[in-house]
Amino acid sequence: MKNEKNNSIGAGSVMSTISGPSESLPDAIGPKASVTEQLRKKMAGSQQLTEQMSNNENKANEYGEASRIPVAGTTVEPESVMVTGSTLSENIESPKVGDGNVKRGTNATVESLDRVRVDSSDEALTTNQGVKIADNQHSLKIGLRGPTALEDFILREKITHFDHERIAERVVHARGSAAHGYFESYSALDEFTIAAPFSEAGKRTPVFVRFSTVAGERGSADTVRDVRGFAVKFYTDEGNWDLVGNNIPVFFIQDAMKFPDLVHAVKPEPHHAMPQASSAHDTFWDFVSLMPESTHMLLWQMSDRAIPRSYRTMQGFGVHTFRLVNADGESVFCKFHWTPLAGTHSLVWDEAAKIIGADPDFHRRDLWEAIEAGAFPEYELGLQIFSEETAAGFSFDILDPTKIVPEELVPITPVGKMTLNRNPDNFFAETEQVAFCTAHIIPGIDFTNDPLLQGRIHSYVDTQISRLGGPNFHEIPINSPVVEIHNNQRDGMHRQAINRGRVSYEPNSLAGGCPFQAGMSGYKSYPEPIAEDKVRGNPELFSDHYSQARLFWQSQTPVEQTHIINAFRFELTRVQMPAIRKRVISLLMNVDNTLATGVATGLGLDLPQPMPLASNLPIPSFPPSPGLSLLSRPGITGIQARRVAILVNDGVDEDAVKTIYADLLKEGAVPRLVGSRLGKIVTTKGKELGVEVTLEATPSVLYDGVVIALDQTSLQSSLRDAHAMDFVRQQYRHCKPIFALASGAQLLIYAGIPPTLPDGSNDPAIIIDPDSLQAESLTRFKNALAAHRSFARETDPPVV
Ligand code: HDE
Repeated sequence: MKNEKNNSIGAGSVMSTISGPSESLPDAIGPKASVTEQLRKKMAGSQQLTEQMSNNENKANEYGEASRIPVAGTTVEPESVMVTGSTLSENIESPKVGDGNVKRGTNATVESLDRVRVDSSDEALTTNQGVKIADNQHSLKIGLRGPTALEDFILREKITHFDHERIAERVVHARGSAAHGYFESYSALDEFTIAAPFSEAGKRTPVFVRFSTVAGERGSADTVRDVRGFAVKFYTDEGNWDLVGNNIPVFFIQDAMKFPDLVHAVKPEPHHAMPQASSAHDTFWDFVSLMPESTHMLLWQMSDRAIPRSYRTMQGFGVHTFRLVNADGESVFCKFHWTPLAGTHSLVWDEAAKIIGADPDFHRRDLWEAIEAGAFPEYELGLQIFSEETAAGFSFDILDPTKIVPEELVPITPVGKMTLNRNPDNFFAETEQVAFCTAHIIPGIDFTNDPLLQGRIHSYVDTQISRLGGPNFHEIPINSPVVEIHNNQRDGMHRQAINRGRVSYEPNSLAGGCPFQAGMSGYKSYPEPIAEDKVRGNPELFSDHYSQARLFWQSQTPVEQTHIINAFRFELTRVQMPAIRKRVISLLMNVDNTLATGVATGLGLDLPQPMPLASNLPIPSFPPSPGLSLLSRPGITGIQARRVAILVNDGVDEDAVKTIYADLLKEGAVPRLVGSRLGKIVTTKGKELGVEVTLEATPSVLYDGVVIALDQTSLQSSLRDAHAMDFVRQQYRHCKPIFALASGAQLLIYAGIPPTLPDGSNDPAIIIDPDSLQAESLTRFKNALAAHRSFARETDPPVV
């Protein structure tokens, strides 16, 4: 009796949230008090946890030399999961809270996207509160002709949600398209890095990739002349790694401090908000011509790289020099290169400009259609790996993002392949809400001191906070990793995780020390020794602004050089201030005389004095690097996903058309029967063939090649359709393959298309079968299609 009384002393403390017993907890509370007994056990468990940590054992390791090696946090096992819970009532069940059973060490916000996909088959419409909607046609009115009632909560919910459907667009790279896929490593790279995607041969890491233009707004056209973003989110088993790159390996500026200036200069001018998605205006050229470090990038931007044929046919680059770090903490420098297996192919400017009108979604559609049709875009990842000693011997600074490391100095080693095999379910939820951040890196990869990269590490996280509405953007399903997230960050707008327990700090004893500091198994920054003054300035080698622009120029084929000159001519013609034009030419004088002369002639200007150099350092020179030519990577996937128009009308050779159609399809190309009007045409055999699409809906610029299967008897009528004439003329002007069957060749004559090249030789991309279809002609057509274009026929200005 006496004992029982003593044992329950302190029970009141167990049942109160203020203060506790002065010494020990009661041994028991009483046989009938099962809930309070649980409470006692929970408290006893906490007491036991806290007792086991009489001090913070790691404290001494946090100072001096010892602190260089982070140690794992100390943890203690609780007696039961209940001890570290928020509440004793957590396993009171309901359909909403669940059964409360704790899955130890899991965070349910990070499972696959399946957990948040929605399918509404067989489901009735509901409000966001789950109330079924009886009538989705009418608002609630006072009488059939009366005013709408303010109480119509269904109408108000629907309209209110609609009113807030838009979020801020990205300040740059607003226009983009994305796809899911995976990266597969060729071999283990453990000699250089512990980064998870490269840990073993054949390892697959899921990725989400977003391609974009830079300057245009979210609804702007795809084929403008611009740099393209190439951002890859790797969902690795060591956390998310974002490689946020571009399709051009250098950048305009050297220091993050200048980024807002650059973007303000290229975006539409602030007074009248023109031009949209174009650099061809005064403020851009004013700025860059006062920033000679942009010269190298300008040459790339004026090359055909800035008007890719497809996201599937452009390279991607990490731009900055990064670090790889291995298990021994040794580091090498690294540059990242993505190369498309479909080859690097571009549009020509006249075509790109026309596509803006014909199909502003050209790249988005191309990516979507290719993936839906199973022609999965593939890109090989290559690394340039080099040591600090090698870098010290270069004539340029590897921290300067306006410089490449030529392949001739450090070869590119292929390390894996990325395949994009799944389109997003929902553009907004995935493509729009994905948040790429250069700060998202994983063990084995580290930053360098490139001053542009250093600024980016801040910018990307920061911009998501306003774009995605708060600090919890990592919980949006497309952004969450595939591994656990555990930390003591709490609250904030739109928080989804429901954290158990009372502990949201570290160190702690009340949660047994969890989540604990990972120590050496966690991310550890490479301990690069630095002993310097605190200054604002640039290293001396950053002052060479032209040697690599010259390298790029000299590595281009003649046709590419002509395109660069013409692009400068076009952009500068649209500039209003003659002084700005002159300034750009004076920049180009430091690159190459032919280039400067070509641009000046196109603008009717005399050559100005070269722009003064920024330093007296000797100017490095590089041998030409053929890999910098777009034409050096024709690709290995043949005619896959190439679009071919087969022009048809009444009287077509049915057998020929069907053979060509089937053959192209078999090799992964996309043939379409194109006519003046939708409906049926009658073939030579008197049978009917359905026209798939009209010349009006899909003009020439949307196709990679054309087969003219028009019949002589009805050719006259098709000639009355100027669309047909425009079609073949533009195919010709844009250097695309043309295959004329039998009397279809007549159309070429009417359109004034010469069968020979300007030098008098045969145009290999004009194939004419005067009689019936020859297998060998079809092969020649497919070869020309795979080669993409016949630039040998190009003249400036165009003759057709
Ligand atoms: Fe970006 N950049 N950037 N950038 N960037 C953004 O982040 C920024 C730079 C790149 O598909 C923004 O989420 C600064 C270089 C891509 O969502 C913003 C600097 C390279 C994307 C931002 C740079 C890039 C962005 C805008 C100079 C190639 C689109 C919205 C210090 C290596 C990612 C956003 C996507 C997007 C800042 C320079 C690539 C504002 C401050 C160099 C591909 O944070």
